[in-house]
Amino acid sequence: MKIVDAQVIVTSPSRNFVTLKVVTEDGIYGLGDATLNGREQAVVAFLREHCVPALIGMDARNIEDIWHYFYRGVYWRRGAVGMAALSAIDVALWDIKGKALNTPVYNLLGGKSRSSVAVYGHASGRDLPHALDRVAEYLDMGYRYIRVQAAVPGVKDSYGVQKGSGSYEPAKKGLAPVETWDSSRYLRFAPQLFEAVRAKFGFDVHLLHDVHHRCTPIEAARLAKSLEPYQLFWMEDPCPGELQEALRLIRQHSTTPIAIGEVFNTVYDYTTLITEQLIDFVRLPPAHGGGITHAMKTAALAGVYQVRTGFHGATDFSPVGMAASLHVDLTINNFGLQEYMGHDPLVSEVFRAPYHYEHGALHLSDAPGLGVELDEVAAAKFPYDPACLPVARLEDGTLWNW
Ligand code: KDG
Ligand code: MG
Repeated sequence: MKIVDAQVIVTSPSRNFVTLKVVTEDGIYGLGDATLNGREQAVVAFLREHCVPALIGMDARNIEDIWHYFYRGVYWRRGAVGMAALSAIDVALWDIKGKALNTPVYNLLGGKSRSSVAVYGHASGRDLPHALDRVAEYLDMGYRYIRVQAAVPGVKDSYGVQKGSGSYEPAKKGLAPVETWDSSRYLRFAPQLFEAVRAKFGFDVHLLHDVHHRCTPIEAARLAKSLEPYQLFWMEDPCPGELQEALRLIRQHSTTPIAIGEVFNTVYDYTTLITEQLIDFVRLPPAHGGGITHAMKTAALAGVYQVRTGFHGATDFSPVGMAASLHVDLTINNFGLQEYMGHDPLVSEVFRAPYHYEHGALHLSDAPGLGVELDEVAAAKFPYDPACLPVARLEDGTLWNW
């Protein structure tokens, strides 16, 4: 089953998406999501210049070997750009295999372990009372897992809080906007926020919170300890994760469960974290973590150490990337939870997603392959629209983690 063509399609129905379409000699094609928020064109160039020429002529059936060709065979391995490209290649090949065998990808990964995929939504408030209103809205929509964020009093730009109307998208047009941050105000406010949420809604709903890499390890340990009474389902990205040993400090001080790794690239970013059981959930999804092939391996290592998955599912991922996550989520035993933000309605003019939300879960169709369809004519109506993620500075100007 020779690969005869591969195209990189960039479209921006409300935000940018990069899709790889791989075509085989018998006319079967597969889709992979290569979107890397704010760095889209780097992945496009890497795919077009370096991957597509090598891909043409390969046998699409040999997913494992092709994966290693583009990982082990590449001297400059790993990194966000390279792994987003490899992820797209891998997911497109799984899509092809499923279509060729006329079965959904989850059947090829071991079959269903559950009938639907539990998801969490984002309740983000302009202030604390607004956050409480947002939690009530999510409960009304049937969500049983809710991420809660709110603007921190006295901090100009808190993470995850929508400015103005419309859906939350952190990337902005032009060069990176500069946001201002203050960890000490945040550390005082976060327990007050969760105290208020538990006082109003009780303990039946699962609550999550994203620290978004803002704390130092000892600050994160303090925060995890101060949030313990509110029994979070997880506290996410408490501090930057590149120093895996830093997570030991948090564990020494608190039993608040930790989720980490939406900015990781491979299982190697997780080895200390998983084998020392310093975390509870891996966030790296197939679309950024080497595709379905590598996500299954990361999940397998995590499973051995009783760590579960909680894949990143921001709007950064197209329905192709989301579908790849859902096929894995449905299959693996150590699934934990899936993030789901939902796309702007314009996105459905370009991508037909194979999943729908109902009763706190995403339900995936049994269409062959991934099940996603891409309307290339519609995609061409939404040209690339450059946008960049912000950078964060402290009040004195010191550059901080965004
Ligand atoms: O592109 C950046 C977003 O993916 C990120 O800010 C979202 O942290 C995020 C999350 O948990 O969804
Ligand atoms: Mg996050």
